[in-house]
Amino acid sequence: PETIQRLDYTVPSFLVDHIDLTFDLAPSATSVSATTRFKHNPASDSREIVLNGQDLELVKIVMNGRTLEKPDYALDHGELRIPNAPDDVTLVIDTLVRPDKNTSLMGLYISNGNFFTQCEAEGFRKITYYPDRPDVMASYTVTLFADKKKYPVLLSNGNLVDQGDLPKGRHFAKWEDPFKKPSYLFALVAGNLVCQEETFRLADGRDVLLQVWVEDGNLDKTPHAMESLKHSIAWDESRFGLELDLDRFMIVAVSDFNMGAMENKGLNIFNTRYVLANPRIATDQDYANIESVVGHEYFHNWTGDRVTCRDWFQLSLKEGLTVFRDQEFSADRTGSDSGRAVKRIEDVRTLRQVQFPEDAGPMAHPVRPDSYQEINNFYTVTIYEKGAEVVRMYQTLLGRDGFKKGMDLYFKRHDGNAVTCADFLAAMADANGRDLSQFELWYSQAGTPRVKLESDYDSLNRTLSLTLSQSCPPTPGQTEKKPFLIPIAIGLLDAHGKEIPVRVKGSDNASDTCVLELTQEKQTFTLVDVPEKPVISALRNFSAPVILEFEQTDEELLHLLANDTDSFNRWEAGQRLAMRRLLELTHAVRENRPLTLDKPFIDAFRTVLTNTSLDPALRELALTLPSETIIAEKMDEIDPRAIHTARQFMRKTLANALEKEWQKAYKNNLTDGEYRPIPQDAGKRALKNLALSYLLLCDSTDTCHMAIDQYRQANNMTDRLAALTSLVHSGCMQKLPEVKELLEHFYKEYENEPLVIDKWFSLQSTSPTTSIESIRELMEHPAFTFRNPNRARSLIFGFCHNNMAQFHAEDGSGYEFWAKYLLELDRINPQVAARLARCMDQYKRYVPSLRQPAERALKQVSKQELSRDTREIINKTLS
Ligand code: HT7
Ligand code: ZN
Repeated sequence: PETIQRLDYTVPSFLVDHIDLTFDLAPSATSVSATTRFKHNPASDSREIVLNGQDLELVKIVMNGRTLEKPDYALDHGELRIPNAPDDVTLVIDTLVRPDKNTSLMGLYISNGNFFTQCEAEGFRKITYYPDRPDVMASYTVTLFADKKKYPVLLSNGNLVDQGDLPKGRHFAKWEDPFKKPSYLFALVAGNLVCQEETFRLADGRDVLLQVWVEDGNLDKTPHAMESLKHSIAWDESRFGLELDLDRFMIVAVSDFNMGAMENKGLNIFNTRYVLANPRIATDQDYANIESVVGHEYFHNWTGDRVTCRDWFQLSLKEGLTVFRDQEFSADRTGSDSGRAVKRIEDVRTLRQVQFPEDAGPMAHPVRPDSYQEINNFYTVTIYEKGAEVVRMYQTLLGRDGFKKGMDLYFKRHDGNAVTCADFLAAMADANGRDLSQFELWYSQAGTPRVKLESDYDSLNRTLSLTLSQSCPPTPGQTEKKPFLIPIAIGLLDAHGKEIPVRVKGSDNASDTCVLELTQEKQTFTLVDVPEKPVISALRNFSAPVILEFEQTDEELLHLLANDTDSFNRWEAGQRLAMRRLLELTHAVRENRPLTLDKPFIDAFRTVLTNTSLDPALRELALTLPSETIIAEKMDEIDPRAIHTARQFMRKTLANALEKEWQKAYKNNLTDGEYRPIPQDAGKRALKNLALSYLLLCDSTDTCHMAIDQYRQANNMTDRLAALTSLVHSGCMQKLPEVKELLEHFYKEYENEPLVIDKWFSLQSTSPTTSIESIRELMEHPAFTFRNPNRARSLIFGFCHNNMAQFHAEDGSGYEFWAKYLLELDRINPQVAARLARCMDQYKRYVPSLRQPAERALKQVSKQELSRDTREIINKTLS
């Protein structure tokens, strides 16, 4: 497949000022008529109009009133080219598309009988011939015609300017979007939908109409999304002074959707998973995710829609920035410092769990990639989550006010334009009078930097010297790396756990936390007025997306765990203590040595568990061991089952040693009364359910019954699902027949709630007690389908991505399963299949006994005909 290079960018030869689209909607043949006004771009030497098109039936093409016939135009490789075009061109292009045959869920498709579109990144070309690139921005008029009974609701971007009935039971609606936008932000929805709507007053006094559209029967599940939308609008006004620019803002939920949601101008389309919630079907995590995704898509209205990307290499310009914004929104919404810390810990955990491995594997790429074959493969955690960390570092370096000044300048300079990551950096630098040229390396260099810290205390001079050195491992196509500008936030604790103010030599200011700017390969910072040898709290709040190598003794880590005022580092100290032991235990498993866990560690765990002055949500995070994937990340050679055994041993030991304390934590964190998805209650439920999961590892059937009671009595999905998951994962199912009955009860109870049935599949597919035979049986279940991405993810991804113990079976059966279903999925939905292909990213680091069957499965897949999406991943994995 062709590789697209970032440096090959050329400006469009023709720009578009307006497009008028007419759709006559029918499942098997929708006719699309597009009238587009082109103007030659004075910045281009070319006179050729280049239009993209894919899977289209071209009916007619008329240029300035004249029907074109070949060779007036050429059509090949998905491009329609018209040479020697004059300055002003109006093209009328009629095409036919087949939404009912579109299983890729890109372009125009059907879900549960209704029409939806997904155009980012390159779906618009499946609707009509058009310059489908983000730097071509136009205003849109869209008229939709359809059967009124089947499709009573007709929506598109912007404002509804006309609608009416037509003969033969048909009707139409006309929409105008006054804001210029690229084609990837176009959307239409047509079907039988209902909405919750509200008028909302903006800070400037304007009233806007907010709507959340869902299928009939789901209106009891929209209030949380509506509340989240109102909070998002208010937050963007108060934090960044950014106002909603439309009179109407719509959210539509669809059950067949490739990703989470889409920020189409004024008409956001969401996976039902990120809209629908009530206590019966949604967990605390679902409620939090909905708030964050609604926020994310809403914030795109400025960071993405008003200012968009020049080309897809700049994707992180909008995604990294918008993830940073949604993270800050969710953190602010918790309303407390400990809530902010919880959010930060969760975000860093995701980064380490998914992005660090990506950065160390065959798909490693810079936040601003240099090349791609299929852009859909670059909607990655590097673009999103590492991109957000890059944006966060501006704020760490410039302060909140400095960051806000940078944002203001960014919008002043670029509103209405398609720009680059370099433009964002320039706005941040210029608004703050800083030279940030070195910071650009965060965009251009892949890989996770390693930062080594060495300290030396001089009691005579009361100084502490900190020597920081950095390196970055090679990544595909990048062997040598230059030093980054890395903000390292440092704090110091005395022997009593009190902060020692940090003052860098030569500076007048002292503060509890000081941000050191590491710019060279090796650099020493001297801190003065340090009265005693301190315990160092480094990389506070995870001030940079790096791996910190800093040797600290168990005593020092225990001191930080007990006293650090930086909640993130307090949690981090506990994770490091656990990680040390988990790595040693994994080696012991591999070498057949006896497994043990030391008392001081168990005591530290006890102290956290019984420290009732600590927020329950923080305690839950501190008592959750590093995941199997995070442990794997720390090993040169990955033995997934040894990791699983080691971690299980540690969990079981902690369960038995602290059984009474877990019991107490369970009882003390019951949330009686009406279910409220607020952080305080959610934190208590999280701790209580963690306690339950530990208790189920103690060899007592009493706790199984406790979990069964919790399942039966729960008035919310969080508690019900947690009980059932723990029962299944702990192996109680093998001991007690009631558990199987509960699993059946769960299915029957929620048979008509697809999002809950997804949970039913997930909880089984991720269980270390579910054999591959049972997974195969689940694949035959009548409720299983490849066509719905959520369902495919819940079963296949659940098993291949999140079930280390079973997926990595020694006989290679897990890998064969992966290969078989990857090929099947690839024929239906390449974008989703390519994500499944990534399960094998790390195969070269597996122990030899697994590497061989993994390679066999990969090669078997590679021999078949594959989509461009999956081909790119398989080739890169094998290369
Ligand atoms: N900007 C949106 C990306 C997206 C997407 C990309 C490719 C294929 C399908 C897709 N659905 C949504 C999502 C976001 O980041 O907000
Ligand atoms: Zn986004």
